[in-house]
Amino acid sequence: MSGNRTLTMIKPNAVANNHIGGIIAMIEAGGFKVVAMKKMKLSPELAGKFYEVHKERPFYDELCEFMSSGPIIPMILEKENAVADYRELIGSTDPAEAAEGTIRKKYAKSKGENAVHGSDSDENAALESAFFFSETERF
Ligand code: DAT
Ligand code: MG
Repeated sequence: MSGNRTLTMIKPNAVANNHIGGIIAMIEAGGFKVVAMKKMKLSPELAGKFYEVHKERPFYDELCEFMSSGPIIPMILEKENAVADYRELIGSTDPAEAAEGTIRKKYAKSKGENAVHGSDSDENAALESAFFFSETERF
């Protein structure tokens, strides 16, 4: 059974370019509720920990450098079928392949600087939510 929560981050490029409001507007228009949110800056070590599954990939160092280059906005989002529906709302990893109307189509600059994160499974959504938010923050 699919869960009702997912974890997103507005990535440094989108925060730096004043797209926080535009992205949250698309999230809310898509039927998601923001149940937890904060602004923070990851250290390269924490970015590396978050993306540990990608550590053997050629883009890992670049990814950790980018994700720690400026503030991010992690959020927990709630909606029925949240993980799959949010992946659909954000679009493909590569903005050149992202569908019209998706967040990445509108705000991503490249495959690396692609504006937002979205969890890829219910299990990872729970792990990633606990990575950013304490129990009292994710009620
Ligand atoms: P997604 O964020 O769509 O789940 P992913 O999990 O495959 O994509 O990769 C995690 C992040 O790593 C992705 O959002 C941006 C970066 N990335 C992925 N593929 C890349 C590539 N070929 N070149 C540069 N960065 C890449
Ligand atoms: Mg992923």
